[in-house]
Parts: sequence; structure tokens; C-alpha cells
Amino acid sequence: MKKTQWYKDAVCYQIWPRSFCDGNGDGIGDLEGVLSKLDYLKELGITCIWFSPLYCSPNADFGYDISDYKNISPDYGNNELFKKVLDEAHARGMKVIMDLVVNHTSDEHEWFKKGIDKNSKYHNYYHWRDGKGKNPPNNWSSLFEGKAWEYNAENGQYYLHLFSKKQPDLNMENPEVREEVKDIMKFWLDMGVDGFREDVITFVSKRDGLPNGFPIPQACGMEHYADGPRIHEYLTEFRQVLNKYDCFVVGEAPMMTVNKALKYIKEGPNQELDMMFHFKHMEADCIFMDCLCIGFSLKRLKKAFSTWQTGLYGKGWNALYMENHDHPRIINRFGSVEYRTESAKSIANSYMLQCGTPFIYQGQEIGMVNIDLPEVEDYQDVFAVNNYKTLRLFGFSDEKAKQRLKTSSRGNARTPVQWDDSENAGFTTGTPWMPVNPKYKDGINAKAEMENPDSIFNHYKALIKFRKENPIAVYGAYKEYNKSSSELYVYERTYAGKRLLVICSYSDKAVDFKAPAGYDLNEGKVMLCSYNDNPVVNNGFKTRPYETRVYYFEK
Ligand SMILES: [Ca+2]
Repeated sequence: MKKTQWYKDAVCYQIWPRSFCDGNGDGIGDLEGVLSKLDYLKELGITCIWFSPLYCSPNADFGYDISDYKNISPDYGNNELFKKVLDEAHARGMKVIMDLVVNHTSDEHEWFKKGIDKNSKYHNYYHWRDGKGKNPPNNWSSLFEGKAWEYNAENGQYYLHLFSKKQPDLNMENPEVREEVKDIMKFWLDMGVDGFREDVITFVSKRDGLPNGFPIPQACGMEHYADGPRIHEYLTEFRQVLNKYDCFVVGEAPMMTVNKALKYIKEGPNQELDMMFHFKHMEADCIFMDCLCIGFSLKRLKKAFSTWQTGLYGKGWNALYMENHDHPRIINRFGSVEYRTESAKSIANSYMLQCGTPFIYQGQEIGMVNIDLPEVEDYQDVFAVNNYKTLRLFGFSDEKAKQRLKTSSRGNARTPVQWDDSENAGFTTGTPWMPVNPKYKDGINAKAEMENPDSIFNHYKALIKFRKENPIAVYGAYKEYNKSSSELYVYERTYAGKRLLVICSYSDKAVDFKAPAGYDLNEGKVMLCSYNDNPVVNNGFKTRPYETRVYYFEK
């Protein structure tokens, strides 16, 4: 199979299936619902769909705890229906990538259940250890809840779980486990899928002996499994399978830096991943985690953007995103609910015109915002348990911690997609599994967005069309201007003698913008703007709230 780099020109759309669209009225999104919306995605211009896990799962972490890697969950349909979605997507010119979650399985996977027996070969599929006296085998903490070890009374041992106790970590050091992973990859690739998004893939190799970690809350032990000792060996092994197909892989990579990333994605014969989801720009309003909020700083955002844009250019390929299923809505975080449309467009121009492959998360293209639910538990986020403890540790009162958990919860991204202004936003004819954000009645829905030529949806549509028609948007070199501004993000792209100047305000105040040296705004073609008139005075302009403009120069 000749491998091509089609993914560089792709525009990807992430579907978190439980909340996308319900086709049978049971209140849970499903593949019939997806089928009914493929034309919508085509209309937007999407060329690749990433499905968050569709596999059988007890849903301790909504699909990221898999009990059967080769079967679609009955909640969503079955393998036959998935194949139909795959074929229908392909017929519309859209590729499909699956989520590959192999750091851990569900504790209801048959490997885990059989492996409780110390004599079973599946025992060595996981990290089982004896305790140390009355204590767990080491001091590692789970990222989701309490300690990283759970005691099993049946065999008297502990098993490792970096995430919830329903998500035991696989022992990737066991070659049989790696064969299973390759087998899963082949199964879906042979069916016709076009690649994978690999969940926390940089965590799969654990240091031999599982030594104690540096005692920090929530992430104790991380230095022994983030970019673990044999990670590159394993990914190289997996790549040999992937190389037989014209597919791509994007790895999720917490705590990643440019230099470390290049060891995975540097283009060439030893490349392991095609791109990575790093988290650096998601820390523009927090310290490491969304719940440790410190207020949005545009300078932090710009620094992260520019570090990755310049650091990877010509060496590796960027994955561009602003939202996914693990973060609250971006308008609430970096933009303004008051200036929802304007700020959403500014955010869109900020990242969709960078060098790399853009990803759009369901509902982002219609400017969905966070939901306000009465109780923390209503957000249905297993992550909240540890986040609450951490916030209390940092001195938050019970009340403040709970408020912070609500605004930082992943649940905000997981409310049903708002399709129209009918009951339940057109998501389901039944009772939605999670509350629908009532704002669908105030015009935040796909139907209203599609009908309004100045909407966020139509802005994304125009951006995608521009990307497809202009290689400068995909391949151009990147340079940042106005670096010291805490209100404006300004960058240029250059390619084959052409230039693009992107100006994005992150302020509701009037800010003076002056074109950088070498630019005459009157010579540029104005496009992808958030206001309908675009006056220029003295080669600059005073921005209106969250104004964004793009100038295109033929030379
Ligand atoms: Ca359903």
C-alpha cells in the first residue's frame, strides 16, 4: 500500500457518539443518528470523522473503558450498521478514524475477568502486584480517583489503574498484549477505517519495577509512565501494521513538549505517529488541569501556539484543535458568552489558519456554550472526584470547589448537540440521557446557525472552503506579530510568494491595530471577517469587540 499524506489536507470532525444524534428515540445518540447527519457534515466541508469510542463499554468513562474492542456497543448499533456509516461517509468523500484506547480496558473485559486467576495467561495482561503490608504496591495516584491501585479480594492482589478503578491498565510490556493491539488495529483497518486517534498513548509504557513517584497530588508516579522507557519501541512495532494501510494516526499526548514530540512525529522512515494532540494551548487559563483555573491569558495562548507552529514547521505536522470531549466549551474559556458569535469567529481564525490539520468538536461549529446544572453530580464526570480533592488541597472552600468543578467539567462538552429549536433541540424524541442546554431555544442550534449567513457555522464553512482552495492555509510558513499584545493575536502565513495576515481580537475593548512593516492593508483582499464593513485608516484599524479579519495578499 502506498502511503499518502492525505491527512494534511483533511479537516476533521470529532463525534462523541452518545450526544451527537439519537436515531431510535431511546435518548442516547447512535449510528442511525450519525447516518442522518452525514450530509450536514458534508455541507460544513468535513473530510474526516473521528469517532470517540463506539465499542462495547460499561460507560464508567463513557466508552473509554472498553469491554469488547471488536464490537460496536448496542447503544450505538452494531458492526453492520457501522460498516454502513463507513461506506456512506466514504461515498461523501469523508474518511473515518476510530478511537484506539489501549492504555487500559474495562474491568469488565474478558481479559481482565479471566486474569484475576493467577494461573491464567491473562493475569500478565495487566499490572497485578502484591501489596506492601497493608499498603498498595507503590504510591502512584490515579488521575481520576484516589490511589492508582485497587485491591481484589478474590486473588489477594492489587491491580494498577491510572484512570478510574473500572479502567485497569494493560501491561504493554507483555508481547501478547501488543499482539492483541495489532490485531485490533488490523480488524478495523481491514473493515476500511482510515486510521486512529490513540488515547493517552504516551502513557502505555511503565518503568520496570513500578518505583514510587514524586509525591504530587493526582499525578504521582507520572514520571514513570509519561513517555515511558519503551514507548518508542512499542509505537515502532505498531507502525509496522499501520504502514500496510493508507491511514494516519494521531496520538493524545498530555504533558508534551515540542522536542519530545519530534521523537514521535518527526517525518521520515522512523516516524511513529503522524501527529499529536498536545495540551499546551489548553493551559492558557489554567495550571495543567482545567479545574486549576487562573484566568485566561492571551499571551499564554499565543506563546503555546507559536512554540508549536515554529517548532514543528518543516519537521513534523501539527494537530490543531480548540475543543474536544475532555474540556469545557471554548467560548466560555477563551471567548465571551456576551459576544458569542464574534469571539467564536476570532477563536476559529486563530487556529484553523495555522499550519496543521484542524479538528472541530461537535457543537463547536454552532457555538455551543457550557451548561448550568444544579449539582456537580449532574455533569456525570468521573474526573470530578479527584479534582474536588485537589481543589480543596489548594485551599478552595467546599462551595467554591463545587462551583469550579461545574465550570471546568468535561460534562459541559457532553450535552446533546443542539440541532434545532424543537423539543430537546431535535437531539432525541425520547428523554435525553443528559440534559440538553436550554440555550437551543435562544438560537444556539444548527438550524438557526445554517440559516444565518453571518453565523459561526457559516464562518467555519467559509474557513474550510478557503483551506481547501488555498495551499497557503495548509502549508504556509508561520510568523507571529504583535507578540507583546495581551488583546490581539496576529500572525502571517507565507507560501509561494503569497501572504496571509490573520488578526484576532480577544477583547471587547477597542484596540489599535497597525499593520506590520511590509504590509499595505489596502492591497490585501479582506476575507473571513466578523464584521461586514472593514474600514482601514492609516494602514490599521480600531478593533470592535472580538473582531477578526484576514487579509490575503497575492504577493
Ligand atoms: Ca439511540
